[in-house]
Amino acid sequence: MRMGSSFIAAMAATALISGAQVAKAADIKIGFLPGVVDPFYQVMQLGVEAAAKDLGIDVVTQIPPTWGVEAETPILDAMVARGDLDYIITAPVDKTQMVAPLQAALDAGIKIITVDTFLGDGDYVNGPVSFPISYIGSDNVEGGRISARGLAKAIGGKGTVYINSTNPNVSSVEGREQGFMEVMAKEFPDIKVLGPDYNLDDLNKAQQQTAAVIEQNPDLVGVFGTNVFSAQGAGTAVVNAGLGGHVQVVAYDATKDAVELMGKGVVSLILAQKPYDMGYMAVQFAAADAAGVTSLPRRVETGFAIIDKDNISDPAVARFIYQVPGK
Ligand code: T6T
Repeated sequence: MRMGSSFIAAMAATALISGAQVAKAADIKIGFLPGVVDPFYQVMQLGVEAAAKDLGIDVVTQIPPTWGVEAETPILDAMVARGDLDYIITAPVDKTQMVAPLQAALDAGIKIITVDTFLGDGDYVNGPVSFPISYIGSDNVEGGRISARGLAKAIGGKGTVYINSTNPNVSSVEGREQGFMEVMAKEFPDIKVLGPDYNLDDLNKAQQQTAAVIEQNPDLVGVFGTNVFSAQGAGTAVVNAGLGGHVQVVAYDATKDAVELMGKGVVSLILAQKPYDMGYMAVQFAAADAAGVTSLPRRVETGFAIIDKDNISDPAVARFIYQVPGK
């Protein structure tokens, strides 16, 4: 595959790489295997495709229809079996169970970059899993802390709140739950936290679980939805119960639905991640690695935009709402 000429010029200008290494980078082919079909990963795919176009690299994308090891592993195995991929950029759907299948990909000669979720404890220098080139994604523990402080503020620092999440052992949502609970325990002694319940990344399940918690806990004043479907399901349950504005929702992920629920006064805070950046940079990292770059950071935190009703119309903030053309 051909590399973009400006990229080659920039790399060559650093005098870090030889002509032979540039030729190697020009030949790479990347597999992109995100976690599931959702607006977050659709935006990430836009970033992957933009970088691939800019650098003249071929990318093969396959997206599991549902979240889980049983859905992601066979797709990964098929990507390995193709025999033509040099790198796989992936969001492992379980921090332990995806280690062996991804190690098998590495053993077959494919280098791994993880985006959004990590393997092991995410410390690829000193941690138990160190074979991926890098983790590029959010600091989800910090995102959970920000969510906790936002929800505490929205409910006046007291009452019962509930966490609706996707699955255990997923680095992203696990970090969010951890950061959220840590702040509530340390900073807000008058807030009681229920959950997490796990919806297996199923919107209907998230809605049903939240409806049941609302029913059983008349003192509920807040919900933390830890991802797209958790927040959307929770928000819908709050609306259906006629409690919009009374039960405050904090939504991780900046979807159009979350924005609509903010307009209705149901969602008080939205945490936008930067999936486009994750995808774009992961492709750049693959190209740089192929070109002989040896000092790529093993962890890159892409940051957040924290959206509330006061800043949502600011274009500098609104640009982080997940926009998928045609959707
Ligand atoms: O929140 C994102 C992602 O960060 C998480 O790992 C899984 O769920 C999403 O894709 C949103 O649905």
